[in-house]
Amino acid sequence: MAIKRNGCEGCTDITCVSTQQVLSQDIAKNVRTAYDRVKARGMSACLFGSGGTCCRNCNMGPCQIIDGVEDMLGICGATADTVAARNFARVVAAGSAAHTDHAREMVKGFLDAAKGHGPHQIKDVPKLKRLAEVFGIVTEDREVKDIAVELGEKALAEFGKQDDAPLSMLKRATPKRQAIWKKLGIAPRGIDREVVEMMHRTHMGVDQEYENIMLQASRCALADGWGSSMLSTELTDIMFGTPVPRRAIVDLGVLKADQVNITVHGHEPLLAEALCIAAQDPEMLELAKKQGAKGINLAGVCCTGNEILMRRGIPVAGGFVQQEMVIATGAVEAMVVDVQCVMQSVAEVAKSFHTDIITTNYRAKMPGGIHIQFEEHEAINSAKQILTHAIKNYKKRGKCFIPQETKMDVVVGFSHETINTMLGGRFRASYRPLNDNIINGKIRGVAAIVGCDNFKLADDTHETIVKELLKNNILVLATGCAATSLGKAGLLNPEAARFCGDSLREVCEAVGMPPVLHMGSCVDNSRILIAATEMVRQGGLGDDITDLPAIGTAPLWMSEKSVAIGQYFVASGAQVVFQDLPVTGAKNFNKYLLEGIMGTLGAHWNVAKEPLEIARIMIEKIEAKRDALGINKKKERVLFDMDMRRDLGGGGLKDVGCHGPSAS
Ligand code: SF4
Ligand code: MSK
Repeated sequence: MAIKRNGCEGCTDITCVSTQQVLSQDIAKNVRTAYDRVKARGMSACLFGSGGTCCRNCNMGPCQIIDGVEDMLGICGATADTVAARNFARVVAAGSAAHTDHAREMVKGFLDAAKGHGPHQIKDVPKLKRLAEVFGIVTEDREVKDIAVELGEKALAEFGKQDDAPLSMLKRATPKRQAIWKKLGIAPRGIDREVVEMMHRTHMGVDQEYENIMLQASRCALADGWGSSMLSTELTDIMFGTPVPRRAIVDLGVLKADQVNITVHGHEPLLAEALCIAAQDPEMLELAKKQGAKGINLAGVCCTGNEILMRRGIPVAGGFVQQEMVIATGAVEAMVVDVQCVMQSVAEVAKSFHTDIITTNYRAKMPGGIHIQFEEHEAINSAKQILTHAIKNYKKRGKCFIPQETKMDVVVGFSHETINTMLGGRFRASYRPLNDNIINGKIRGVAAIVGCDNFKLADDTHETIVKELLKNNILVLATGCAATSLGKAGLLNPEAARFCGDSLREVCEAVGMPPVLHMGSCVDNSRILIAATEMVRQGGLGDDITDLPAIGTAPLWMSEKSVAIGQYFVASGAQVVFQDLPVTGAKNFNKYLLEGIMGTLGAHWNVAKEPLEIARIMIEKIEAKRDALGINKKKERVLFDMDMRRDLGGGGLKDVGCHGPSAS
């Protein structure tokens, strides 16, 4: 049911029940949200902007190009294809830069932890050693501290590397993929260098051939996926613990009426981890009591939420589109933010309540926010200062509304290591059972649903796509705000197996796993690259990611990071489907992304507007890969004679030859 509020027909795409309930309350009647602004602006976006053919890369412009019209080239003569490719590549560069700057902070935090500075330690020593080996670091007979320091230093050097040798972690890819990157000359070198080169090549008067621009866009995106994002994920796991399955709850109902509610929003988990530790400090709990609260309730928003959900089971109050609603409950003492995906409007919404928006990072300040710099070297003291401020707000809380009945149970924590042990068992950790179930057709393939949510399109888009995939026996991996939205829809718990086709349901029930596996935050899409590569290594499904019956989508993409992710999936050989791409004003370039790029990378972008159309494309692509692998052949029907029946003994007619999944 769509919401109707303030006497207008606006917000017709709000299908989220908790959002509907909050916005229907009297206390929220003065709150203007992004849904209202979408409605007020109408949907007629500038055609040049949405088609990718507006260029303002120099001061002879801005130039608005019309494809094929000679008088409508750029003043410099740039064509629609060149401009759209440059703009697209700059989106990739911006997204990669965001992941990279995040990752650099995590690597620096890791190095501090390795040296024994600050509150964090090395928690996952086996993983430390595995990663150290990738970097060629000797691990035998060495102290954990020494290995960790060397790894931290080598990881940090990957950002500013100036030689032309490829990034260390590229060697984790399949040999075939590495050979493709080498042949095309797109194996990334220094991580920062690829972003800088991308910005240079799209400057006025440099690279003007869209295929060539896209080669660097691929290299830049790969520096993100196989470089910065992967470093961030792996080192964060080593420092804070590799996620394992745990139960938690999501949605606005995780806020608590009788506790100090503090929401953590943004991306870098260093701050959130310090807040988690400080919130258990007796001094902080005592202060909360003195203010009349029963405790301190931390809850996440966006990807910071996903980080602490995965590793600590801290609840998530909402994804990207719910950040304003979190405050509109009136129940939040402070929203603590760092970098990325924090809408400027949260400070405006907060004006109607007692909530403070506390910015914590010098890179991201906000008008109307209170800035308390999070000092990593003084992490716990900084965290306590932030908590103290929030706790003191509790007494100022006025009327509030927490939609209790909408909170949802989830099971999260599916790192690629967890998937390994969950399917293969602790003693024979392996992707073999997954591969076998794909080969025997019980699982038709794997779909990754990643990225943001977006006010322009219906809230239930992720849910619609995923239910269709599950019905067709496709296992789903999820990250980012897409995962939060699927959690709210009840798809991240084992009971969701009821939405699956018979054979996928059988597998999920045997293992006791949800049919949608939450793999973490945006940077954790790198886990999907590793999982896909492991599937290839196990054998039977081709010799590269491009052969796998697997596909990705970021249907409600909003952030430039999603495009960087899409491009590193494509450059790694995985097809992706988005709802739109800002390239439609350039015929040749558009066709290149949707078809031509396949010729070099073995994968391409797809675009479809409707959720069910996206699901249909995903299913068709997966079935086409199965056909190419020859695993869709109908099995010859075997007629059992009496001798054969006797041989089967009392075991009955079980699916002979199928290695079913074994629970660990
Ligand atoms: Fe116009 Fe060319 Fe300058 Fe772009 S670079 S603004 S197309 S003149
Ligand atoms: S937070 S990038 S809205 S997933 Fe990663 Fe969510 Fe997208 Fe931000």
